[in-house]
Amino acid sequence: MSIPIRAPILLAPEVREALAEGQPVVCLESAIVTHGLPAPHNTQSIWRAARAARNANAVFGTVGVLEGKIKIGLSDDELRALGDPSASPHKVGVRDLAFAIAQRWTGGTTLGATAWIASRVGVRVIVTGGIGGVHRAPHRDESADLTILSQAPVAVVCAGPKAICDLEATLERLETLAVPVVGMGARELPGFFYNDTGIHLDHTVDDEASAARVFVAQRALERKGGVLYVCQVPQAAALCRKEVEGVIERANTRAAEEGVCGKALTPYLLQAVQNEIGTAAISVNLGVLESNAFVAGRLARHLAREVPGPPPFLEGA
Ligand code: PSU
Ligand code: MN
Repeated sequence: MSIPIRAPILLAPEVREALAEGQPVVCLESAIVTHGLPAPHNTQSIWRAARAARNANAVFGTVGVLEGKIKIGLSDDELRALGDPSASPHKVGVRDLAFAIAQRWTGGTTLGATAWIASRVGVRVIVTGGIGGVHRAPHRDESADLTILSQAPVAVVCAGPKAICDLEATLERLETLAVPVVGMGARELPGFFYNDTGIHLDHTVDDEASAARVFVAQRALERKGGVLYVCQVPQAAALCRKEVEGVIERANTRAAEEGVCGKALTPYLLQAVQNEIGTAAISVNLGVLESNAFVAGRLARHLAREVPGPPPFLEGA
């Protein structure tokens, strides 16, 4: 059973209770299920992430769109339905949301859409593997993940932007959008597939308590956007930079030749990496999601302590 909270967003009871009691909640996007990983790794990645967040004592909820209803806290059956490629689920970005509701779409929400939805009900922490970014030339695609980070008051935990993008350009865009990028122990920007990007980070913290204080300060300043927290790729799962760079460059050129653009570009490139690198490319995605989810859970706990109480809209509910 789901309880409507602020139409058209439904909350699973566990998520609703946690929010009402000021308990830590971590949300995860579901475009990774519909467009990021092949079955059965797609649903398994969520369950692994859920376990990690729960190990950090946070409540975990995946966000998705089911027949036009936005839901936070998908059940295993709902996740399996989203993860079934034969149902051709949509990839739902922020600008698709209104259309998805009106047309009763079923689909996976991108990080941007997830962050927006979660922020509407007072969830503060969102986890993903790697965020979208500014694509490499000659493409002109730029992920709305960056736009939403500058608009929604959320803490996003990731392993950096996906290296299928132009990492330098992505970091520059985040600077232009005035989004703080904070390394979680990382002094170099991680690139989702590997750590050694050579791109220096201006801001680094060593633990989740310090990370939480940055978010609290951002809120105290009444800045409207969020904070991006970047965690290192677990060394055991990280890919070889040189190898993956070759694959990405070739796939990027092929995508341009084939006219792949817009929301199809990121899934195309991710799939090309998986096809050429094989299981290691899937393992790294599962690995970062799991380790990020644990960090996100710990961050959510610190935030629940620093900013106690239910979100205002739930008061008296
Ligand atoms: N993280 C992953 N795998 C993914 C994605 C993120 O580990 O597939 C998805 C996210 O949903 C992200 C999206 O928001 O890729 C970016 O797509 P675009 O570049 O079209 O905004
Ligand atoms: Mn795009």
